[in-house]
Order: sequence, then C-alpha cells, then structure tokens
Amino acid sequence: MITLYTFGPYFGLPDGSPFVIKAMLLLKMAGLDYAQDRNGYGKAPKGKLPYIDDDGEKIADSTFIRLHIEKKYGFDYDLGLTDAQKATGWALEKLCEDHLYWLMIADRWFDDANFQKGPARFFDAVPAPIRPLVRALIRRKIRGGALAQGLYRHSPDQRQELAQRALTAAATLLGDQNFLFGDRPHGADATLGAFAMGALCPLFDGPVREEAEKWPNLVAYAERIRESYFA
Ligand SMILES: N[C@@H](CCC(=O)N[C@@H](CS)C(=O)NCC(=O)O)C(=O)O
Repeated sequence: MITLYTFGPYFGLPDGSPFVIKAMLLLKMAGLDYAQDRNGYGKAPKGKLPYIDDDGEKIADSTFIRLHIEKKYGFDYDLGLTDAQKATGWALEKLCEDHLYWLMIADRWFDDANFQKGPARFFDAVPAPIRPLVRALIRRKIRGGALAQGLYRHSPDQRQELAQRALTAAATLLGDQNFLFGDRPHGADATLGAFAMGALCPLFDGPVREEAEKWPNLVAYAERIRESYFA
C-alpha cells in the first residue's frame, strides 16, 4: 500500500506543489495505486513534500520516489530512450526543478495580489487569531530560501528574461511532439508536465505564465498531461 503525502488540490491544480504533481504523475505512469494524505507535512523526513510511505518504507523527494519505483517495481521510465534523450530529459527536469521553480515561487509568493489569491490559502485552516502571524512567518521563510537560492535577488525584468529562456528551452525541446520524446510519456514528462501545468495556472499573473503562454505547443502539452492523468 502506497500513501503519497500531499498539500492537497489548490489553484485549480491537482496539488499546490509541482513536485507533488510530479510524484502523482510518476505513480500514475507506473500504474501504481496510491492513497493521498494531506497531514504529512509535520512528519516529512526531509521537511518537504512530497514523500511516500510504501508498506512502511518512507521515501522523500520526487526524484527518489521515481528511483524507488524503478527499483522496487521494475518500471523503466526511460524505456526506449537513447542515452542522449535520457541526458536531455534529466537536464530539462533539473531546469524545471532548480530554476523555473524559483521563478514560479517569486511570482506566487512575493507578488502581493498573487499571494493573496494563491499561497495565502494554504493557511486557511490555521486558527484565525494566529493566521496572519503564521502566514507572515512562512512567507518570510520562503523568501529566505529564494534569496539563498539566488533567483529572487534578480530584478523583475531579469527574472522575466530568465523565464523566457527557460520556457523557450522547454518548448523548443518539446517541439511538435505529443510528449517530450514522441507519442508516449517518459519520466521527464512527469516533471515537465507538472511544471507546465503550474506555470500556466491562470490564477497567477507574472513572467512565468506570460512566457509559458507564448508557446501553443506547451499549452497544448500541459492540457494533454492534465487530460491523460487527471481527467
Ligand atoms: N527536491 C524536492 C523538492 C520538494 C519541495 O521543494 N517541496 C516544497 C513544496 S513545492 C515544500 O515542501 N516546501 C515546504 C518547506 O520548504 O517548508 C522534490 O523533488 O520532491
């Protein structure tokens, strides 16, 4: 029995976190049934979501969830790919996770209007008297992370330029294919699919959505992933 620890559906997306959506896609691609639990954050082995509990074994981090599924269930997410395709897929995944993600964080968390209609909702269950304080503390923590990572030190124009480069790279690699490497999805599609859905979320204004929407193939791809796995 596999339990996936999630934040829950937010913003019209299957989950508030693209990493959790990636983990959902990985499980679905491998044909594995799983239950969802929204109460795991406080016990997360690495202090972040997603993680899974697979018959008592806890695996934290979306990439290690993938490696676990490959090892334990013998599912090959890269089946049929050349070494160059595998390398391209891995590089694109890390572009999404370690670069595009932080541009999305800047748009969602530090633009006041986006924050109010978006991440602020994460705290709706916190008792009202302490809700503003908890919200402000977590926002400050996320800001510290974004400054430490470095992308939030750039000006809005510079972040727009980086978003433009990142999404151009992703959309160009996708080209006119249904999925990254042809007609069927591979492991890297779990990541690009999750991040494309997040980047295009209509709730949030900002450079990431603006740049993503310039690419009809990426827009169609995000819709294809949503329809294939979350219809
Ligand atoms: N490398 C991790 C990243 C996961 C991650 O950054 N999760 C964020 C949500 S998008 C989180 O749980 N943040 C909570 C925190 O930092 O306290 C993965 O691939 O799973």
